[in-house]
Amino acid sequence: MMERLRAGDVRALARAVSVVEDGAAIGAELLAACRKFVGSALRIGVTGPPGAGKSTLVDQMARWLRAEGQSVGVVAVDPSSPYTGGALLGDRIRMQGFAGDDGVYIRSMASRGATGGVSRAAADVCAVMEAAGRQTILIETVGVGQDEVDVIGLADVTVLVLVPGMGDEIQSLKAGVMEVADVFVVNKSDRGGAELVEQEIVAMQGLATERDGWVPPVVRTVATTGDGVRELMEAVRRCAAEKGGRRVRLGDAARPHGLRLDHLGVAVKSIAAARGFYEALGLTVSHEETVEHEKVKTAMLPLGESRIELLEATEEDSTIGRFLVKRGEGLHHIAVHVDGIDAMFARLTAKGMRLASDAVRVGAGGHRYFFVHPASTGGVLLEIVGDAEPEGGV
Ligand SMILES: Nc1nc2c(ncn2[C@@H]2O[C@H](COP(=O)(O)OP(=O)(O)O)[C@@H](O)[C@H]2O)c(=O)[nH]1
Ligand SMILES: [Mg+2]
Repeated sequence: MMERLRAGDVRALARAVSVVEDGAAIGAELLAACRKFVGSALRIGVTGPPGAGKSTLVDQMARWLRAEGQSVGVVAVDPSSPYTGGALLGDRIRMQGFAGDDGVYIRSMASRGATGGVSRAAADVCAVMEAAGRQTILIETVGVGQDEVDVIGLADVTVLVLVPGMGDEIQSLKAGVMEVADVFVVNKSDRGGAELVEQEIVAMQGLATERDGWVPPVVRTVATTGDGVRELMEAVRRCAAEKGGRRVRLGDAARPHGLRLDHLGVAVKSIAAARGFYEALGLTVSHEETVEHEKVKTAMLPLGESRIELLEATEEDSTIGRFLVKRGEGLHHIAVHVDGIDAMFARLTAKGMRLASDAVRVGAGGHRYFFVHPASTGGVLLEIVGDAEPEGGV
């Protein structure tokens, strides 16, 4: 099924969504495979009060994306949503637009009663759609209950749809909905009063704190005709680009030189005895290896993006053997990954740090490493790990 899903087979997509929603073991397995593709699509959340024109707008956005040649997924978390699985909206002429077009796949779900919560169910459907290669996912949700507000969290960019004459209603929207809007839409702007809502939004923005430099723009639309949809899509993409760029910049700041925790090395008397706890915790040994020249047996337990490495001495006269005699079982070293390990070796040497290796060495799997002495790190042996040596040498 995964193969057919990846190939973009729309019947496999419909089947996969049903299997995942069923919640059986096979569904969980499929979902786990699908989750690897999360992040490949742009997810646009469309929220607002009932009757604001969200479904009509989503229909137009899907149409616009289709004209661009994109494949689209629609998740409608709204029981009153007029989507009916492939064809939508009352107007028969427009319905024909999607009927028979596999490029728009629509899934409606009730806004209550899903096991594990509505946002969880919506998240699962989004994951399957992404695995199926949908390039943009439109998520329609009513911004009223907490469940629905949670659904907004699934979107990369959130569009809040308001209409003229809302005045007091804007105030009564679920607290938090105004704050999550990345783009405001004043829909039904063919009616009078669009300026007034726009003024209210701008006034409210004046009170809100600016979020990371992005000031949510206000776009006027007439969803029934498609007026303003291009401006809306452009605003959404600007926001996505801005947010994406910010994520990268934040990532860079948090990870100079690609630094991340690679693993924690724990010295134990017996891996067989020690692994029980970690397995009870829910971790799994992914790899066991004996490194002859280090006289050590290792077991790796993946944990998030890093790992716990259990270390058992094969001989007492070894690094781990001596550590166990002197200190007993416990944390032996922290390993930090770095991009550009030679530059880091030179840098730490130049700064007068005490290194416990005289050069960058090549270890298991071709990975390059060196150790920093506890005297320089606050008492813990620190391993610096680089990437495997590129084939054919540096
Ligand atoms: N006049 C006008 N009516 C609209 C517009 N957008 C939607 N509608 C109508 O408003 C009603 C509710 O639309 P719908 O998309 O179902 O709203 P939702 O509940 O937010 O999904 C429908 O009768 C639409 O035809 C618009 O821009 N102008
Ligand atoms: Mg709707």
